[in-house]
Amino acid sequence: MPIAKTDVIWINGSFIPWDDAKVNIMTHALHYGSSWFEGIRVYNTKKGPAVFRLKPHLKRLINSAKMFRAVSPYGPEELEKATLETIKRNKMQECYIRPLIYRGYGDIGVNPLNNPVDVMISVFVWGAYLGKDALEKGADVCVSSWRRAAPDTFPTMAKASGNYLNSSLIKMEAIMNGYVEGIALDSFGLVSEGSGENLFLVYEGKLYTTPFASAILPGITRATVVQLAKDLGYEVVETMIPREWLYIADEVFFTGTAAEITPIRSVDKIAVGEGKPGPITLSLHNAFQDVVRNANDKYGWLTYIS
Ligand code: PPE
Repeated sequence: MPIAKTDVIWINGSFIPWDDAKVNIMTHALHYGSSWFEGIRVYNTKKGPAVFRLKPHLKRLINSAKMFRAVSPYGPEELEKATLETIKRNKMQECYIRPLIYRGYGDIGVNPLNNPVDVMISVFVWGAYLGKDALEKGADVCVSSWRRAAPDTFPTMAKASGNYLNSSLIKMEAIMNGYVEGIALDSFGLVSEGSGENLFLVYEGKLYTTPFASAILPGITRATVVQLAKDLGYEVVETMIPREWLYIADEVFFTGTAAEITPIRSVDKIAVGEGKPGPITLSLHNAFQDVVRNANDKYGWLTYIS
């Protein structure tokens, strides 16, 4: 389904009608993948529309670009203001925000240093990332034959567009084989993450998730779930995860802005636990919903639109 248009997109400080928001075909990012993005959600909470964890998302955006020597011409405060204004101008109650920093039109060739650093912010509606069924009943996933990048190849801590060619390979392979998502191993053969989500497992009452060094994107939902789990009294351990642990775990779930907390009910056709969302996954889901729906936000995670 094509993306449903909204009214305007913020580009380098101006609001441009959706249909006019274009770049030159020689834009550096289009040829070399030299761009960095974010995915942020706006929830229509009981107290009105609010952005979830806006500051850490914008910080990660600026840092993703920094790893590639691209300096955002707009600082975190300016991007925050622009984001809120873009939501307002498009009259969104609930949406997904997609900011992008990109090497623009100018020079050609792999050296990006002489190309401008451009910035855009768009908003649109995005539903359940892995489908409504997966969100409610659990996703059927596989371990991918494609691995995450080795640590000395691509910086996986950056949400760099180029990294998503790897994600696309993982995702397409999974879909072609009848799964909704694939889990990638890192270059050492240990579990990394999904094509667009971080991963947790529950084993004998404790939670486990893979560390930054396992080639993951440092997810903001991951950090959120770690906090919520601790507040619910669960122990959370960041550790390397061998593949076979997925098969014998009591519960496995994905976290991500788009995926939120999506239970996994099978891995490589082996049922996870009882083959349905487990109790700890559900309690974390409820704690998350309590913040984003009921606006029970003792953490200061919500930025209200007005
Ligand atoms: N790992 C990857 C590779 C990833 O892309 C995401 C977000 C995460 C982990 C979770 O990060 P966070 O959103 O901060 O909890 N993936 C984005 C969607 C990618 C896509 O456009 O498709 C997202 O969830 O917005």
